[in-house]
Amino acid sequence: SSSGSVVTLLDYGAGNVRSLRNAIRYLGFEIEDVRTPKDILNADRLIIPGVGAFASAMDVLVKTGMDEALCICLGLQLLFEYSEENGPVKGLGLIPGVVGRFNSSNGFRTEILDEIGDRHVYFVHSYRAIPSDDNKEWVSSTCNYGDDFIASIRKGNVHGVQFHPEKSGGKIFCAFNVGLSVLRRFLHPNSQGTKSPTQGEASKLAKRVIACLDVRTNDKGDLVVTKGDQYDVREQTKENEVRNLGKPVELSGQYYKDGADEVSFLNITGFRDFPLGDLPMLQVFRHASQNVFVPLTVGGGIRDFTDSNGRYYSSLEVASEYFRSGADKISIGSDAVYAAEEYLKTKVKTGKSSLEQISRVYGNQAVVVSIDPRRVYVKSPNDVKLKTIQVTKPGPNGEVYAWYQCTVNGGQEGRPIGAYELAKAVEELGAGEILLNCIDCDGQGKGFDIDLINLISDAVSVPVIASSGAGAVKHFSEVFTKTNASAALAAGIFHRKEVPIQSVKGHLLKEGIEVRI
Ligand code: 1PR
Repeated sequence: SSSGSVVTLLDYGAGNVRSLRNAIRYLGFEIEDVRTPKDILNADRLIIPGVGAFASAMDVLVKTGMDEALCICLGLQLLFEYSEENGPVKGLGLIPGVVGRFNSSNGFRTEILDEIGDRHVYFVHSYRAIPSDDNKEWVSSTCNYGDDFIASIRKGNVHGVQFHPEKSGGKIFCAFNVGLSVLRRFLHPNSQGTKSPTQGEASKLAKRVIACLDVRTNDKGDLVVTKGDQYDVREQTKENEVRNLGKPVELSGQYYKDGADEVSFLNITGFRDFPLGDLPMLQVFRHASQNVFVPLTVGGGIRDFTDSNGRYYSSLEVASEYFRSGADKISIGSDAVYAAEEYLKTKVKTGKSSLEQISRVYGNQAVVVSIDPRRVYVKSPNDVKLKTIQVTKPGPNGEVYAWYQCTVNGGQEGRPIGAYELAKAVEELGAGEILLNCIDCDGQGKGFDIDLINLISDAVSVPVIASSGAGAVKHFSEVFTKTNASAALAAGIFHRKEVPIQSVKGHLLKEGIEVRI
């Protein structure tokens, strides 16, 4: 290429490439998309995003003949010989080795924040490549997560990173943003320096703090961030209007600047309004992802849908539209409950549920299941066939046992399945992470439901995000010291500006809990 400021991007159509585009543009580069294999050969700098699922990515590369032309790239896993993900599937075969799933007996989690120097970068992957004698000349850094895995590779002008530079936040307004600096160094070879890559010591996982925006249209038709009180989002006034706590794009930008590790958007009326009809939500996402360089999750209404004209949309189409608009992960609520009920009844994985389809195409790490359980006290564990626990605080009639009933449609309908049974089933169906709400605690500010979070985070090996009830910094340290939650999510305290995210992080650090600063 003649221009020094052009980056060639190979978008094979899986996952969130919008954030990467935004990050490249932010660094002052123009993007040219690869249309033919020749564009690859002519590129000065070629970036292959590493998002999505291995099989679907290779499929596109082979069908378009791109696989033959690849020489420089950033999509680490594709460079290996084979992947076990939905496979074995043949990779580009540049680097000897096989990409396999994390060993769950070693405490597999799809998502870790790891440290380089004293900086954190963002990893989100369910599969990993292992360092070996055959590929050691490629490996420039490794991390440990149960076992050692390859964090980055480098040979000549080929660079690959397992983490997401475009999502490894840091404050954009600070002098140093670790994620963007990785990209910048790749794009400006001169500033690469001569320092050899570091073989860091295995570092600790950081606990994540997530800001959540419950979004819906109010009665005037404006898309607003709202907040429920045990899921009731209307003011207790005569007008009974939808509580309005701000604008989604502005608030997400604010939370990013304040140090949120991720931002989640839940389209809370998605169960009744079709999200692709709800263009403002997609618009919000496109705007938010221009300024927010940490992972974005979107949930609400991800399911199959037939619109009023009889046009059928699959849940995969709905999810794809969200990924294209800047989402890194999608979150499924109601539809995951139905899928889990069906699976537990038939013991058959049909592969047809939205959960299975989306995780197959975009990878498990891109699919969150959001659980909305309500506590049900019982006198004896024999009162129900579902898993019960002994609760720390007895119920209104002195009950010492409870189970947690899953709900659908924004908490409006209870289902005959517990959070425990649901969590285990959705993990098997392909969920990469669980967002664990609790209707009883939502908006109460009295702390997370430690009993519930212990029940679920001990039952599954995917990461669990504790949600509902945060009211003070001590609630965050409590949830991280008493449970295996890997992230804590809060809404009300951030929206009402009672406790800024910085204070939460500062407190956790003081308590000796690893966080990204
Ligand atoms: O069922 O796939 O359409 O997804 C709907 C999604 O919308 C689900 O993720 C569900 O949790 C969410 N949702 C539906 N109705 C409500 C509501 O509030 N009426 N919000 C709702 C869920 C819970 C948390 C909240 C925490 C923290 N909100 O996201 O942010 O409880 O709050 P706090 O820190 O103030 O206590 P589908």
